[in-house]
Amino acid sequence: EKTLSHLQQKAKTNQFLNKKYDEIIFTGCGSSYNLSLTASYLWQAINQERTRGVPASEIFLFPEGVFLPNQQYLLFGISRSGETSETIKALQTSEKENTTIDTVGITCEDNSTLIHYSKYQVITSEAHEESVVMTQSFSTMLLSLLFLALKKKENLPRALFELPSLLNELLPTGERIVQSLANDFSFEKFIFLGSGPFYGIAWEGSLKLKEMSLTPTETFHFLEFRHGPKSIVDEKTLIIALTSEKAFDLEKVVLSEMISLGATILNLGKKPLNLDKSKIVEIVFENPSLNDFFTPILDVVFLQLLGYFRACNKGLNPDKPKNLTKVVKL
Ligand code: F1P
Repeated sequence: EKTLSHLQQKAKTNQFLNKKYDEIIFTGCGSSYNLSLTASYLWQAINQERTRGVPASEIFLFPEGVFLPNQQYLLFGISRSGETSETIKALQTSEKENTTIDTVGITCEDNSTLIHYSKYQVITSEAHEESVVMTQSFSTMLLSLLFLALKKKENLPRALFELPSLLNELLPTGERIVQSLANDFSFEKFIFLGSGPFYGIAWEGSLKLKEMSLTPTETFHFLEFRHGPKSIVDEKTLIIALTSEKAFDLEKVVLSEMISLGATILNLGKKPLNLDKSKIVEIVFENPSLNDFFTPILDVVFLQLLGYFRACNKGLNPDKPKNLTKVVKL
């Protein structure tokens, strides 16, 4: 609620919402790149504007693969810390060949370096976190980007403001379901599947489980998984399926095939799978006002909890993973 009311006050000052651009690019690193992928889909689907999610390193290493001459770009630089070298370098891309790049810094730290390289700023300082691993910062910046996309469309549906209370209703049962899976050490392979607005979230859930519990994971678009990678599916495979409203029927076909190959399914989405119940665990968001724009915000919370509980069950500190630092610098 705090983020949404803060954004409503600030939205008046975000002039970039009133300008036309040839392309809108979202960039960041790690979790913030996963956020860029999600925001890119949501913004294009909501506003019918051309968008792209690009890793920050690609922008400053290979700008010729990102920018064209004579174009007006809006470049969102997403960084919880506001100090990641690659994201800051991406925002410093030089404007040439009659191309302009308006920059928007999205961060949880209002005195960060990112802010000095951004023409516009969206600061979610209420989501400041000490953990090396991004959790509430990811969810809050995702909510902010969804808000901005809907604000641009001048359509802020009630469902957006109902999300916090809906999540509170779902958490007690959902947490128990996720914790039971996190306790099950018969699973050795973890595959995250998501398409459209869920692809970036599938990557984020995959990264959380990997970072916090040191578990090898893989991520695919739903139907892509059938083109080769499914060869590894067996009884030790847990498939975390972020099912959509739009493609549910085909996603169900994929999951039915994976169950026949021995996999267990964790289904997060609006609809129950109604397949072999012995091989399915589900958190179903039965709320008519939810659609594929809003469900990703609920999905990612349960994926963060999956990583958290598995880390705790392995006796690891989920906030301080091996090898990682809170900010990555060049
Ligand atoms: C990006 C990031 C995180 C990662 C780790 C190191 O940080 O790569 O995605 O989980 O915390 O930093 P930021 O640019 O969003 O601050």
